[in-house]
Amino acid sequence: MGTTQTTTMVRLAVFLIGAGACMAGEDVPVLKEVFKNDFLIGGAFNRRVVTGRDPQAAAIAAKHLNTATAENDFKWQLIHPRRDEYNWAPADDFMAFCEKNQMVAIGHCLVWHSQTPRWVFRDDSENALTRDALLARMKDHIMTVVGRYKGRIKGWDVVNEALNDNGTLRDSPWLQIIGEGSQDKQYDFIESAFRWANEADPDAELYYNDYGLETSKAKCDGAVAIVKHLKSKGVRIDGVGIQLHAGLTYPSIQGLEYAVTSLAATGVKVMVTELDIRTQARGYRGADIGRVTRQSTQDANADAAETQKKLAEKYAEIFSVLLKHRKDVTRVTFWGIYDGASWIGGSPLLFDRTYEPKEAFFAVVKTAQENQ
Ligand code: 9MR
Repeated sequence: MGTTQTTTMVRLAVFLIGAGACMAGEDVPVLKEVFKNDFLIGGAFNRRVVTGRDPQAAAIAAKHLNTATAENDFKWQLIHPRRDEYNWAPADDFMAFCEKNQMVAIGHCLVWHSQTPRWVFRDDSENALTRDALLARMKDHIMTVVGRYKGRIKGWDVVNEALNDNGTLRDSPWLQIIGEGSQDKQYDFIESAFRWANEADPDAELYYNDYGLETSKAKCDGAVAIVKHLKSKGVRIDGVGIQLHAGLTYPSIQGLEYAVTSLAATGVKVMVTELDIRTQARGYRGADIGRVTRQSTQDANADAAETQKKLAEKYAEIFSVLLKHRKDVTRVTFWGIYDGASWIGGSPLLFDRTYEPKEAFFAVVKTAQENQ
C-alpha cells in the first residue's frame, strides 16, 4: 500500500472515529464544567441507571452531572413497605453509584402524601392512628432512614408537596391526623419532620420541596410561610426546592424570579430539584402524580424541529434566570437523564431517546457561556 493510500485511510479512520464520537455526544461540553462556578448540576436516577442496566444513561450521568437524586428509591412505599420491613437494597445501590462517580447524593423524600403505604396512617384494627401514634411512626421512619445514610447524603427533601396551589396546606393524612383540624397545629407535622431529620443527621441540609412555586405566587408565598414558621420556632431548614416541572409556555421569567427571590429573602438556599419541560401544551400543568401520566403528556409533535426549537428557547430562558440568581441558587437537577426514561411523555430533557444531546442541550451551554 502506497503512502498516499495509507494517509487517506488514516484520515478516513480519524474522520469516522471523530464522527462516531460526536454522534455519541462525546465531544460536547461537559455540563458540570460549564456550570462549575454557578451551581451543582444533577439528575434524578432510576434503578436501571444505578444498577448498570442502562449503561448509556449512566455514562451521560457520570460525564455531565455532579449531583444525583434517587427518582424513587427512598420513597416511603419503596424503602419502608411494611411496618417492620425496610428495603435498603435499591437505595444502597443508588448510594454506591453516587460514591463511585463522586456525586453529591440527595435524599428524596421523607414525608409526602403520595407513595406512602396505607398502613402508615392506620392501626392494627384499620382505624386512623392517633396524632401521637402517627408522630411516633414518622419519627421512627425518619430516624431510621436518615440515620442509616448519615454523613453520606448532602441534603434531604424532608417534606414534599405539602401545599395546595392556593398556598394553603394540602388536606393530607399528615395534616388531618397530626394537625387535628386546628389552625394552631397545622404546621406541626412539618415542624416535627424537620426536628427529627436534624436530630438524625445534624450535618445534612434539610429542604422543603414542591412544584408550582414558580407559577403560583400564592403557592410560593405558602412555602415562604413554612420557612418563616420553622425559623420562628428555631427549627432548622436550609433550603427550598423549586421542582420546576415546566412547559413550553411556562413559567414566566417573572414567576420564576419571584420564586427564587422571595424564597432566598427568607435566608434559605434555593435549588431547582426536578427540572423538565413538557412539550405538550394542553391539560393540567402541575406535577401531582395522581393527575399526570406519561400517556397523558404524550406529544405527537415532540420531535418536530419547531417543538425542539421552542424547547431549547425555554431552557435558555430558564437558565438565564437561574444564572442571574446564581448567588442564591445552589443546585439545578433535571428530573431524569434522557427523554426515553422520563416520567412524562414528549421530549422534556436535554438528551433524546437515542442518548444524543439535543438543541436544548446546546442552548443551555450557550446560555451559560453568555452569562459568565
Ligand atoms: O418520576 C417519578 C415517577 O417515576 C414515579 O412513578 C412517581 C411516583 O412515585 O414520582 C415521580 O417523581 C415525582 C417526585 O417524586 C415528586 N415530584 C413530582 C415527580 C413527578 O411526578
